[in-house]
Amino acid sequence: MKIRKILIATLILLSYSSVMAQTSVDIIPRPVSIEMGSGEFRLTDKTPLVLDKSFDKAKGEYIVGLFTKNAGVTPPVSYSSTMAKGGINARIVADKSLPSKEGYTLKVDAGGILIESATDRGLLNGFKSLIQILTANSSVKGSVPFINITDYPRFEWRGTMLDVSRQFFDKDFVIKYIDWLALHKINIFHWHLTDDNGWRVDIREYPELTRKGAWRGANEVLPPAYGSSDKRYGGFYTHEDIREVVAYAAARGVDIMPEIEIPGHSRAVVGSYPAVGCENVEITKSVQGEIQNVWCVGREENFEMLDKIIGNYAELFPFEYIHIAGDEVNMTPWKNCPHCQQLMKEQGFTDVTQLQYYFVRRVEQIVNKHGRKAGGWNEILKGGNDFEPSTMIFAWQDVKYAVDAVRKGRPTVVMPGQYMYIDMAQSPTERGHRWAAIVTIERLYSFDPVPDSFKQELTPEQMKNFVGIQSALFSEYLDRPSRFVEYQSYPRLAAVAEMGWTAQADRNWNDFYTRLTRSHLKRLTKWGIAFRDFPPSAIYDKGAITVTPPYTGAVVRYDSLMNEPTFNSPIYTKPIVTGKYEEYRFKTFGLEHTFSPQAMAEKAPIDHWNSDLGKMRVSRDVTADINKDGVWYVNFAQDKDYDNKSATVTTISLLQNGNPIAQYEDNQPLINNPKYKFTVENVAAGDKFSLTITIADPNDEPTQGAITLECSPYQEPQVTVSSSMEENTRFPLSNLTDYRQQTYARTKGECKAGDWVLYEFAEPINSSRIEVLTGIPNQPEYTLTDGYVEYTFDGQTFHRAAELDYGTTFIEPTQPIKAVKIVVTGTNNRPLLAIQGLKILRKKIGEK
Ligand code: TNX
Repeated sequence: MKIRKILIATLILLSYSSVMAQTSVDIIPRPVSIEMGSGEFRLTDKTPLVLDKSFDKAKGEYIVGLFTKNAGVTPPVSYSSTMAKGGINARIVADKSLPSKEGYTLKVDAGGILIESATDRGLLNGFKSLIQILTANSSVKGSVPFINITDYPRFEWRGTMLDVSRQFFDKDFVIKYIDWLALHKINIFHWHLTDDNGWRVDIREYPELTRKGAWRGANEVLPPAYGSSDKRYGGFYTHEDIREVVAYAAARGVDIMPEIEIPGHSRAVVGSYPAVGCENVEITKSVQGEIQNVWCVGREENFEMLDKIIGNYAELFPFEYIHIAGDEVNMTPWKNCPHCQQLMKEQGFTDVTQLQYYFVRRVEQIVNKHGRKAGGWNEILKGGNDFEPSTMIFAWQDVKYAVDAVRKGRPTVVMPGQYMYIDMAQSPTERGHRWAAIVTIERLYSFDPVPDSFKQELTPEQMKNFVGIQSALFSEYLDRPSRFVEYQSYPRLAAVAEMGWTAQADRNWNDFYTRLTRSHLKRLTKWGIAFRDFPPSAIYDKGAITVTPPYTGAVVRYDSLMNEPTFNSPIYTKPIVTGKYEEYRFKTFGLEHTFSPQAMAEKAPIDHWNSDLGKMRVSRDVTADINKDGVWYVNFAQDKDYDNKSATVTTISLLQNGNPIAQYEDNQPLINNPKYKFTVENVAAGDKFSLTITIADPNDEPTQGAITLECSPYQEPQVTVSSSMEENTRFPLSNLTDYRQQTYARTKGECKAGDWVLYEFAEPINSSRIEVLTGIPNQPEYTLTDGYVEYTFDGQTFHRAAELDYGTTFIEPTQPIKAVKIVVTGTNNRPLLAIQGLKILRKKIGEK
């Protein structure tokens, strides 16, 4: 008997191996432990699915649907406490001893599939993993490899936020969005339902909130904003919609935490019910430039209104938390409002931040009265910490606010914008916010929300206050291009999911990237997500561009005329021999509607400097590099591991047949990666070019780096810029003369019909295409929404070209032109206008 047992134990040991197991099933988020067996279990339409007798039917339906959609089989489902032999069995095991109630075990062997957990939620998680196994790259349709998984999350709170105010996303989209979160085991959907630019929930007692406050447009109480035009734009959810979404989410194991943005960010409320705002106050602006967007604290009726609103919330949302915001409040109105001042006197307040604290405290009490707990952004701790023990802090401005909150005994969600805000741009040239950082997926993934080092400064009791993590997607810039909300969300939310679920010690970027690109991007495609793919890299060296796809199997397409590659562009298969590397653009394309941002070919360095080797002078023949007229740049890039701050470029000159084209002696620090411009003209066959550089390192600190010689695809002719509008002296119009991508100009105030900006060239310029851009580069803020462009050949007669389309347009002149003018035809509803330098293609009129 004993011997038999040992034998069986050995056999089990032999049939499972844990070596590199995760890699083949590629589950995201990565489970705690996976052992692979040898063999497979086959699923058919006849394989019985037996769910625990107590299992929720709506969740059961969801699971059947998962099989149908992902595995192409629809197992017959029943609810029973008797397991089916050779079937898929899911059992609730009350005393399943795993560290989390959401944990589960999943075992596949010749006898079938067995999932166990203490809860419905845990079983759902098991099925979500099983579905990923069935859709791994290596999977064969309908067959499940023998496997043994034990799994549970690192954090109980794994959330993400979506702002439906700045852009409205309808019920059907929200439902899809939640479905995708569920597949990643993200269990909280934080619904940012109200903000300055739209109120999105029907409130029974206050119909104007949605009759007026849900709409923007020329004739609405809310002005156009964030890409919406004079046309009526907006929408809201009825109670029925919300109940449907809540039930849908619950069946997938996702809770919904609704947010009401108060007392700031409330332009939509004040627009609908003006009495809510403060009385007799001068117009002042919030951080986002919004006026009249603050609740009056001294008006008692406001708390009655909040009681009703929160009553509606509590009725609609069963989740234990309601988020009451409290961020970025413009407190200036409170200083001059008679009601607020009266209240301050009564309460003995000396500072308006005490009003903020008073307001939040009162709303917290209202939330509690309705049987819910309150959450707020980290600013709510500014005035004090006398909240109910359950009141939760969402630390968004920096990790230090999370540490502060847990120290004060608050349950805390870690979500610093610098890592967790997926409204941030994903690279320097992509659309998106950048106030916190450029948030690449790798940067996001690298973040450890609760590092072990915290244990040194915090007590075990305080450490328990870290309930989890969230990411956030504010929607200011999601109005375009189409499906940008998905592009911003995935695959970054896959990284968020793993951060929330997987222990830090088991997280590794390379391993994640492998699972993601080998299997998970295909799953995202299957689920219908228009995610952002990874761009290729391209190097130009010795007359040819060589492209490296971002991962095995990625399809890269290219365009040779500076256009964005499309699904119809040629596929890259071998190095491209060309003299015009700077005109090529590359993109990765997925199976359906997915693509990466575009990449350009980088030129291989012409040389390096290296202080260790004493190489601080470069003198070389660059005849082979300079093959044509144009603007050439010499770029310096100090290697990343070097932080020498005092080394500089002392002299640099480029010679054409021995004559200097230009010479610089300006001691620019190498740490700033300086660029030097040389305008090369009249290149003739047989011309010789040479480049001489000297570098100084006065403090003798190590420095090394690469020097490249790049050709610009644009002309950069001498230009003067003037305007009818006063300039902001920190962003002067003269910024537009240097043709640098990132320098731009701002007006001091608002623009109005009849205003203009004029670019005049010293000499007529011959270009086949000129791009005119307004707004902050890559960030569609302060763009000109109503206007057009004119240009002139003779400096006298202006010809009208296209209207600006959300801030940009282009002209394709038929003769050399002397000037370009932007003409404003209406307000952009923003406090100012931003204008960028022209992009003038090097290509001449008629040139191919
Ligand atoms: C800050 S995050 C805000 C939002 C903006 C967001 C843009 C927070 C509590 N407030 O109102 O939309 O930045 O990233």
